[in-house]
Amino acid sequence: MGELTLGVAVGPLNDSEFENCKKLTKITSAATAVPTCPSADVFYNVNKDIPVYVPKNSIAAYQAAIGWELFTNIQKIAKRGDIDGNDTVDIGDINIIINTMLGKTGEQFDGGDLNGDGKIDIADINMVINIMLGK
Ligand SMILES: [Ca+2]
Ligand SMILES: [Ca+2]
Repeated sequence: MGELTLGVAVGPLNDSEFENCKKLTKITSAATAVPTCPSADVFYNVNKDIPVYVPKNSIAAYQAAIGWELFTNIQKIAKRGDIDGNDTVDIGDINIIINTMLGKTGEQFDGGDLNGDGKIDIADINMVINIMLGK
């Protein structure tokens, strides 16, 4: 619903693949090789200000690719559990969850609710710990 997720291996996109998908609010592409677009029409009528999440090392490639270049908000895919976005999952991420639980941060961190139950709590901390332990 409003989100488009492309897998790691995506072939070339059709000319009108996402044309008029006006309700898209987010695009995530796990493909390190940019899915090629025959023209910018692939995303015709798609809001170009929505966040587009792509693999960190491919950001520049997406920003230069036909079609994708139109998007103004291309970002790296957040690593699961990496709430502060420093590329490692560690105690710093847990601290952010704790601070959020204690109401110390005004900001809600998207990645903080790891189990997606709408609450930031001890269950999310457990998940970060499991990620740290490689479970
Ligand atoms: Ca981190
Ligand atoms: Ca949660």
